[in-house]
Amino acid sequence: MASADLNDAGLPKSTNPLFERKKKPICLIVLGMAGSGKTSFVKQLTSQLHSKNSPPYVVNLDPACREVPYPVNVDIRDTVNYKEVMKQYSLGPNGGIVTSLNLFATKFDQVIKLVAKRSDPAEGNPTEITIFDTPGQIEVFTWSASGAIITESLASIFPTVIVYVMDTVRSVSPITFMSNMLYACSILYKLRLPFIIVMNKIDIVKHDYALEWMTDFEAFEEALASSKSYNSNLARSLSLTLDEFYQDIKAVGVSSMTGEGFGDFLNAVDVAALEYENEYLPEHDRLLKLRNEAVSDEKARQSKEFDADFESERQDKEPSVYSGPRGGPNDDIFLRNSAVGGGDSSEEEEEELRHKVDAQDNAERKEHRAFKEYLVEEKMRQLSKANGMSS
Ligand SMILES: Nc1nc2c(ncn2[C@@H]2O[C@H](COP(=O)(O)OP(=O)(O)OP(=O)(O)O)[C@@H](O)[C@H]2O)c(=O)[nH]1
Ligand SMILES: [Mg+2]
Repeated sequence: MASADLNDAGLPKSTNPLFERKKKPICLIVLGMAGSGKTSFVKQLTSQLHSKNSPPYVVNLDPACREVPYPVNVDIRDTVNYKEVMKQYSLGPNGGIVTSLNLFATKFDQVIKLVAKRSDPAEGNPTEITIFDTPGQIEVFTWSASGAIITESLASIFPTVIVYVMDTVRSVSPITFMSNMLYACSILYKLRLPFIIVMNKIDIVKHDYALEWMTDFEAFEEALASSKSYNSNLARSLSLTLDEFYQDIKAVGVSSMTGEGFGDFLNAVDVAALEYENEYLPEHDRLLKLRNEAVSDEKARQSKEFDADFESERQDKEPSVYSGPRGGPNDDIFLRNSAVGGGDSSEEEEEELRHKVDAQDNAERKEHRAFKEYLVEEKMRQLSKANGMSS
């Protein structure tokens, strides 16, 4: 296809953005606490999609991982050397990861072009799913500028779904479960994208307990009853607050070791992609429209302000307004220019003018003092007159 027929993202141009988006691959951003099994999940999903003859496009965004155990298409480590970043910017491990991701985010438009290209039917066997593996330190992605840039730029072009990997083994304690859910909830409300909770490691601990806690508040209460700490009271009230979050959320149990549950996961992805089209996209377009309107309103306001300033400046330059020690309007402009080294006048002329202004200021100051003295004298005179009359 000729490059003139492609848009910035490398996709065929269309007048209907929705039509363009529908042909695009679903992007899965895999997030989760350190060690929850994100990389193992990506590995298992990649292998299952390969066996269905639908190979995904896989991007590794973890600059600090030692090895990538799946066939990767774009690896951040090829672009940014995390150890060098730490050395050159004198950073610790977390700072190094954040900075590496920030550096990579500046080139993310290239990743978008690659993803778009691979989903073009002209390429033959176009990719239907693109997977992004993220760093272990979840906050590096969720609370950093680069994470927001990456997520928002993907979501504005492709159907994008957040996959939150939860470790079912580590979440058996109701309090740990609650903090994990709170984290998931905060990400959902921050990113406002379709969201799937993947309860991983079900080959070790089944996820039934977690599903029960999400649907039955009394069951969660019972689990909490054993620990009567401040935390459990807090978790109890938070659990009620999270009720709304639980109602809308899709949760599937998987084992990234055995491959169990991945069929359910892919079904949940289809539902989430529809949700993106039906809910996220209209909202995104509405916000975009609002933002564009706000920008044009702001432009109109600034232009009006400029016109008003220009008009008042023009009136200010009427010679009558400039009566006084500084002379006419030309002098005022001349002074400003000379302050930045411009103007045609010689230094002597400038010096002379400065003297004139200083002399005028001195005269004004003397006049002011004399008038003040006159007022005091006059007051004294009035007082002594009044005293004379009364005595
Ligand atoms: N039994 C079992 N172990 C798992 C499963 N998924 C991951 N693991 C193990 O959990 C550990 C962490 O897995 P990773 O895939 O490296 O987790 P991660 O979230 O990518 O880790 P970071 O990137 O360091 O945050 C590894 O020892 C995996 O073998 C699973 O489904 N079942
Ligand atoms: Mg990992």
